[in-house]
Amino acid sequence: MNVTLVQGDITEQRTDAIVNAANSSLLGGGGVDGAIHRRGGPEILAECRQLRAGHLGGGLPTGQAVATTAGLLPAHWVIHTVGPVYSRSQDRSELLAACHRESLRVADALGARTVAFPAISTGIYGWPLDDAARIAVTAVRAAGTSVEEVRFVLFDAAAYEVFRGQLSS
Ligand code: AR6
Repeated sequence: MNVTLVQGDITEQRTDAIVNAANSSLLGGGGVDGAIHRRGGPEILAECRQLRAGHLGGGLPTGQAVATTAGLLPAHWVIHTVGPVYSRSQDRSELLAACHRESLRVADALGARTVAFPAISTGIYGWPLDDAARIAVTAVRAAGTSVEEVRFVLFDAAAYEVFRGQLSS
């Protein structure tokens, strides 16, 4: 598997799937989640509501992943995952790694070959970028997956540099 990096907006990626840094409600929010629903249109939220009305009645647990249409976005699917909120007193790294692993498992089930990830948990959820980059890169490298390209899409130059440092280590 190739791990690649771009600086940019995840909603513009022409990958088979893009990953959403969602919350358990699956009903939208700010950051990446807000951008995906805004640009992808109401079809995504409609599928999320169906999931909540069905087997995800209690919401999507942290560390798990589920797919919907990508609506009007160039990707075919959005894989929604819920990152952990950063905690100084508790090590939640395994949950952040699980987001990456589970998203790739869902991608495999869909037959997706290219998947774009944002820097999950590093915005509203407060995870320090360098630590999140280390966990994310380690988790995707260790995943047994048929996905051929994992592309990390970093919003700004600083985040891009941090991920670049991790990839070359
Ligand atoms: N494309 C790529 N990266 C982006 C984009 C974009 N369009 N927009 C922001 N980022 P966040 P979290 C970067 O807050 O920390 C939502 O309300 C951003 O700079 O989107 O996992 C959800 O509903 C940061 O580095 O996700 C949840 O409640 C990274 O993406 C909560 O936020 C992740 O920031 C999830 O928080």
